[in-house]
Amino acid sequence: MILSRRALITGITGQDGTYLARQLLESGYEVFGMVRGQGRPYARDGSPLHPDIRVVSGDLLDQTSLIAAVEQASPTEVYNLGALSYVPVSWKQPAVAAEVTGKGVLRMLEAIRNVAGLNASRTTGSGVPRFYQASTSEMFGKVRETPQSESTPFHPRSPYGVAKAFGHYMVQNYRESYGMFAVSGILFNHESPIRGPEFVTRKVSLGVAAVKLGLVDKLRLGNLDAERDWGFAGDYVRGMRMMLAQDEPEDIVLGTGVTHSVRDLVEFAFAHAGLDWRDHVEVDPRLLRPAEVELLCADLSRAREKLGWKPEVSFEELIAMMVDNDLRLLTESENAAGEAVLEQAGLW
Ligand code: GDR
Repeated sequence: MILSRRALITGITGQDGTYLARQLLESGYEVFGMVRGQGRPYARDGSPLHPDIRVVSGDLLDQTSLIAAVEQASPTEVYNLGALSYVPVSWKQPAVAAEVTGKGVLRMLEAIRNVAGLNASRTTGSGVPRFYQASTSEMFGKVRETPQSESTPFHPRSPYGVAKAFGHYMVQNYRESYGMFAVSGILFNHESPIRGPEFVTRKVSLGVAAVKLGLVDKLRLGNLDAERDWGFAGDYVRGMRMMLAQDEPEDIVLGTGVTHSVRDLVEFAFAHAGLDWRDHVEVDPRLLRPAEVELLCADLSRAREKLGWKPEVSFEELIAMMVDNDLRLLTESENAAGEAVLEQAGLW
């Protein structure tokens, strides 16, 4: 008998939710996407959600709604990808970041515990869904060692990073308190052609396309010295699924182990379109962050050993894919749609 596999995903309208839902549907899962509000939502890039995704309503701020969502979906796996994921916003609304990105994790764990009837005397058991939490390299923050592994101490540098660290430790605590199969994937930056336009890779790929097509002349950026470990989102959601398929729950780092500066990113992206970045990039001090994460580089030994996971798409392939996609997007889309995406990236 084949048991039905049912996944409940929060953050279904975001980049990772979109890739993950697609992979799970292809593998025969029933996919439930949790959304706030009413009606059938659109993904953040404006495209409709995959028609096979079943929408359930719920809000990470509201405990009762999460219990109802878990009851309705009756999932075998829960992926908590919902968060306020754009780091700078977390300084403007630190308490909202704590509620959604931090305490939201706790509320989802509580919903699962409540529906499954787990308590101090009844730990673990059948019918309890496996839980994946989207933890992040932002928890390492002010890094004391490089590359960063599962045992590197945390020193988050933004309210976002602090909220994520709270969620991370809660997952560990529910695993130890109730025997839940709950894991956190500590994922380094991961990008794609459907990355939100406010993040630096997409802002740059859109900027390069807009300059190439003569729509704008300048791209204003913040810290060009920051170094990141950038990979392709499709590879990382595959890793999330592998983490839930382990025999024993264990938190694991996913990254590429290769680091580039924002300056490298800009240089490569402009060169890919036959342009010189020095003619088009300006530093705008207003885009500098109150506290910066200077350097991130993943140690992926554990992911290789334990999961047999490695990224398939290189930094160069990723950025070329994003620039080519945005050239197509801005060439083909109606003026208003093109302007809207450039406005979101702060380019228009
Ligand atoms: P990050 O991603 O904060 O690392 O978090 P982002 O792409 O926003 O910034 C990366 C680095 O680029 C520098 N930078 C700029 N960033 C943006 N967004 N816009 C600019 O104009 C700009 N200029 C320079 C930043 O200072 C930073 O150093 C992402 C998010 O997806 C998180 O949710 C996730 O947890 C981590 O990745 C892993």
